[in-house]
Amino acid sequence: MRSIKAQPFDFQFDPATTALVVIDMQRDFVERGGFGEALGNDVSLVRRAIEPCAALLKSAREAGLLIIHTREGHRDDLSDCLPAKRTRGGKTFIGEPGPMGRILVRGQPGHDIIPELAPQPGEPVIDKPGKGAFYATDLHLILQSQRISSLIICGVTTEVCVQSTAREANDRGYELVIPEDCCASYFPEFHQAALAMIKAQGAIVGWVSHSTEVIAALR
Ligand code: C5J
Repeated sequence: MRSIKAQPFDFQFDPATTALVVIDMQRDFVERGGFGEALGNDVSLVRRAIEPCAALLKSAREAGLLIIHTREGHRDDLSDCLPAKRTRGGKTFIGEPGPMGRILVRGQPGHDIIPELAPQPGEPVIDKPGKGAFYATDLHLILQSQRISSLIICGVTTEVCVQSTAREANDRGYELVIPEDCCASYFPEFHQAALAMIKAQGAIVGWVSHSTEVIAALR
């Protein structure tokens, strides 16, 4: 077993049964002209996670961890986009044309994972229609078939898809740690609050650490 310096206390893991899950590091969320910006957000606030994620990804690959990437998006005909998601505040962005193609639609340029964190051959990419990466996907099946019991979760946004995925993972029995600099939000106060909720009450959902601590434990 290895140990990561984390809060509320050190996180124990075995690299052989640990996966790195990179949530939704897509152009639609971290580049200008995508879904994030259409909703009125400043994408520079989430771009700060790119460099630490790239360093963590490199280290996890070198350590031989299973690497999983997720992408949020929908079928071309939006038949998998529930009305409760599609229309928000009287406006509809999902499926509408934008500078990077139709927003949050699979196969469009905006749906791509950013080049800095591009998946390598053999790394599963999970296409998810919801916020949590377990909802309506085969993520749990893939993790179970690889005997994975611990997750390192990073990506965007902290309080939406990262937090939803962490809660889903915890309910399914996974131990998880989130390196705080490897996730980000358009609302820095939500980032802080989400991480505080996750690690509260003796790690009620999971642990919070930093990329430098995770990388040190992977060496
Ligand atoms: C959002 C996500 N924020 N990946 N998606 O709608 O966090």
